[in-house]
Amino acid sequence: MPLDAGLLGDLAGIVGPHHVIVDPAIRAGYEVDWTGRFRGRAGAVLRPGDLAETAAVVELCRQHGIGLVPQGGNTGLVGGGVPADAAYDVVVLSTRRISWIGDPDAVPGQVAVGAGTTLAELQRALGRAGAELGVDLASRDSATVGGMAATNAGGMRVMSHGTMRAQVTGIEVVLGDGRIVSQMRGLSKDTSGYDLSGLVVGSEGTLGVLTALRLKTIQLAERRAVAMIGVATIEAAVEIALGLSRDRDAGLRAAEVVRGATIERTCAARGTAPPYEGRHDWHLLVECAGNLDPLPAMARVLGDHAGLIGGSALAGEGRQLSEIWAHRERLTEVLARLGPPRKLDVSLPLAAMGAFVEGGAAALGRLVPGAEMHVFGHLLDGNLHLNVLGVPDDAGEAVDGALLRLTVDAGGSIGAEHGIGRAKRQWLHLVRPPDEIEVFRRVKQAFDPEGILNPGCLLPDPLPA
Ligand code: 2HG
Ligand code: ZN
Repeated sequence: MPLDAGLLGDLAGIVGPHHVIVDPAIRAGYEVDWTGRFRGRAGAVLRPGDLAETAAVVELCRQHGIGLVPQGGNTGLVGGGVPADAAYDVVVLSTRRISWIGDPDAVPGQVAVGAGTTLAELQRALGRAGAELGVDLASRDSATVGGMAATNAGGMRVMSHGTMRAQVTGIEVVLGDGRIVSQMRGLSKDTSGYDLSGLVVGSEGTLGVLTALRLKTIQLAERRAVAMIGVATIEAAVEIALGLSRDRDAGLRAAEVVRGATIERTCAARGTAPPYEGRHDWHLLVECAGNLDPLPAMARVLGDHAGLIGGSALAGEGRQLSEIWAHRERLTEVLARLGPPRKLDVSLPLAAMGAFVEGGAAALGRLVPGAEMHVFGHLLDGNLHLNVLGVPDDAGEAVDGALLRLTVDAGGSIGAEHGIGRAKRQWLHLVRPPDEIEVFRRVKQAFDPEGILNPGCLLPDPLPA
């Protein structure tokens, strides 16, 4: 919807005329998500440069009843960072310009950072100080730390360091009524009441616009090694990964899994070969890290599990390590080229994963014969990413519903690390009973009384009275 010229002028007075984008060609990149599946229309894209500008923008939009869709690097996969549809009067509020990194040595083990800083920018700065962040993701070059906190992003190292929520020790956030909450003191201990940052983290931009964060850092691991292993079952992959996680010298920090058919399909699309011969139903990728070379301990534990291993490739730091990781990290991008796939990000009890994949593939075969269910994910978190190719749009909802119901029946959750966004809000009731959704609405009311923040995201529409 076009915004009133007077309002646009006032917004330009706050952020500067160059940072109020109304040109449809430039706006378009902010209106469509990374998958190309979710798109909407925004009256403008606003790019505030700091906290004060962000607060003034939120307040002005509140006065005019304009919705705001906070957006970081726009790498989300559930449509939570783009406008829903033309039914709402909304602007996109991009935090990308709020990009700065505090002195990593100012508070030991912590760093203050502007919400629009990308993960890769932060990793480079921390690396120079001998530190790193506990969370790492394949979309590191575009994903911003603000977006990662807003979605409680996970990634490859959750099994060793936790999700984004576990890294956040402080936030600076503008709430929907223009109030600023700033908890950036960097105290290790603080039991003075409700944990507001705990609520804002993972709220997908529905409770506030994050402008800065304080994050825990860890010591940069000096030595890394990876292995990719072909196995017959997901249970075998779990057994090997647990064996590595129990070995003190190995230092397991990532255990990823990819279905055999997914490796074959994506290797063919990339024009590359899997790192070893033979067909395997599953591939396990593990990374170990520490101050000593983890390779000998890793090789020893893998030797103990030789009976389960159909093929393997091991690599220490260097080109081969990156090549092995590429088989896992490039899946999203390669599957996008073959798709776009329907994406479902689920978490399950470890023991339920094998039967779930079998049941899911069978259900999919009944609904859309010929559709391909690609599967990969973060094994020891029980987090599987289903990427389904070949589903016509009119069968999409039935496919999502069937796979999500199977997830819940297996004791899992319909949103593991990508959030609910616009993609799954209609399914939230599968995992959250009415009383909990009502508490969500009350929390939302407290943070954003007029409901201007990210309308149409996360919360289902209220039932008609
Ligand atoms: C990953 O683990 C991301 O690579 C993306 O969470 C998952 O593309 C996906 O489905
Ligand atoms: Zn993931």
